[in-house]
Amino acid sequence: MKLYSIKARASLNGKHISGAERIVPEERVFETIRWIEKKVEKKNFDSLNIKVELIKEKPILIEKSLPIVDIKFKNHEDANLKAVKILHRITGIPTERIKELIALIHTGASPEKKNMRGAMIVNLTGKRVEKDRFRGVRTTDVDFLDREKVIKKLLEKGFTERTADALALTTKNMHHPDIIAEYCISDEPDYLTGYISTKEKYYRFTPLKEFGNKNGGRIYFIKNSTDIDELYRFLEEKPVLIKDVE
Ligand code: PML
Ligand code: MG
Ligand code: MG
Repeated sequence: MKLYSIKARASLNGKHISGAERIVPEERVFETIRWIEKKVEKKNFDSLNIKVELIKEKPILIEKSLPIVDIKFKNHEDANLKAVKILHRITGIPTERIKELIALIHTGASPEKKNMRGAMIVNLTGKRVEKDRFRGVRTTDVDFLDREKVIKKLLEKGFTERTADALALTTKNMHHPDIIAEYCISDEPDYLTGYISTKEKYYRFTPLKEFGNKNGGRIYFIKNSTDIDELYRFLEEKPVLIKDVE
């Protein structure tokens, strides 16, 4: 089966407006381009890039995404305290340092105090080790084998399309032997649900951020012995397809 990667990005004055990244079999390439058109046609953009590329590397097939544990909190402070607890249990990093790292995501983690374009990477001594603090690392080349089926299942449970994309992305991350946890909040000011992933679970917390905050991003927690170049290559280039949700 020939697989294609389709990456779309719409922007206005250089600012990201809307995007999509899919992996689809040859016969679905054009319907996927039409799906992207539908997503962006009403948006105000001055540049739209759609890149279609044959995937030459054999994809990793993952049977099931991480299982979702969905928890509602009174406020984002309580949710973040619980997040810190989970991350401390998994990583052993002192809770004060985890709080600092999370606060950076909530206030802009790049050197200009803006959102990084990709994720921050932190090792188990609590040190940031991404190669570039503006860019971070971006997990790409991951999709569900049958995205429509998965979206239907997730929507029935009260989750969203964003949940599907985030679940695919973090399932790829947790498949890497050296990534042991992740923290994420959206950069949408009104999307308050975020998550903490471990090798076992996707903890979906609402609200994990404060309403109106434009900041967001991700932290990947990795082992100290990780080969960073290999990690970037896996996250940015290795194609991964996930068969189903838990
Ligand atoms: C969820 O709904 O499960 C959380 C999704 C986080 C989305 C982050 C983003 O905006 O990309
Ligand atoms: Mg976004
Ligand atoms: Mg690629």
